[in-house]
Amino acid sequence: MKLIFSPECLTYGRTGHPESPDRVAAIHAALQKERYAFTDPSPCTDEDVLLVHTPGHLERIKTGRFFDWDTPVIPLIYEHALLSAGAAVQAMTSALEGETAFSLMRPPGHHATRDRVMGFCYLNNMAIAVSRYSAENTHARTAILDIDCHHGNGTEEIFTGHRSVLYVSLHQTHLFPGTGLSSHGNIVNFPLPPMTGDRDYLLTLEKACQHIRHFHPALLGVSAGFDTLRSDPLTLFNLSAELYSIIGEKIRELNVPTFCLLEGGYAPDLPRCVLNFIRALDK
Ligand code: Q9C
Ligand code: ZN
Repeated sequence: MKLIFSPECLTYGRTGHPESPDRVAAIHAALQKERYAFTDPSPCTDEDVLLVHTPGHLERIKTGRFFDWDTPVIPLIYEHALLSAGAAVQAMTSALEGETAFSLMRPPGHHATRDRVMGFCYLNNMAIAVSRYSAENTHARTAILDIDCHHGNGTEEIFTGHRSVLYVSLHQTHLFPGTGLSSHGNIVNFPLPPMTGDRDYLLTLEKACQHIRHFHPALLGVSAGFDTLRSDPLTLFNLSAELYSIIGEKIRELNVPTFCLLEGGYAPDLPRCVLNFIRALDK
């Protein structure tokens, strides 16, 4: 298992913002205690960003000329976002070389659309990694499994109609950003009601996995959000920390080269969820 992390991602943040450096610092500390080793990422390039995003989007993040309530302008945020996206590319490469990988970086990415920052996300890390793979391997198929409690509207938007990419998401209804209520073509959404617990979640994950198996991907990217946890302050799912072991196992059983990218997760118990997930994926 390749874990990708840089302390650089802990050097920025906004006081009081839920997407804090503390959450990733706590994950890092917990994994370090278990003697896991980490690989340092390098930033992706502007060229990589432009595989997914508009030149205007790139320019606005670079110059801090954007506004979103949840996604603040922060000094050097473009550099931080490039490093997180670079880590995603590195995780993807590791998976193809035969080693399952997890990027434990911030900022997250799945809400960032082609042209807009959103929901704590500046660049769409998953879309950049998958687009790099597609650019180098025409027609090779990639499945994206998004298990963050929020719908990955950005990733869906970016890949809608792409025949070599399948996007599958499990997420809570009546939650930000309100999208992902129906499926179409290469987009498969499983909206689930508030208070969804372990049993119903697993039944739905099995359906999601069936779609992925049927697609026969050469690569699997997991948008790994842990805000489905019962105690998460931003959401209303009811998953136990133990369920992430089973989720990790189900993903491993797909038997596809797999890379995971940290998305959301805001509860104090986040490190235990990530540890359970990684242990099961690593077996
Ligand atoms: N302004 C991730 O988990 N909350 N993003 C909006 C109304 C935004 C969550 C509340 C939640 C974004 C990566
Ligand atoms: Zn989320």
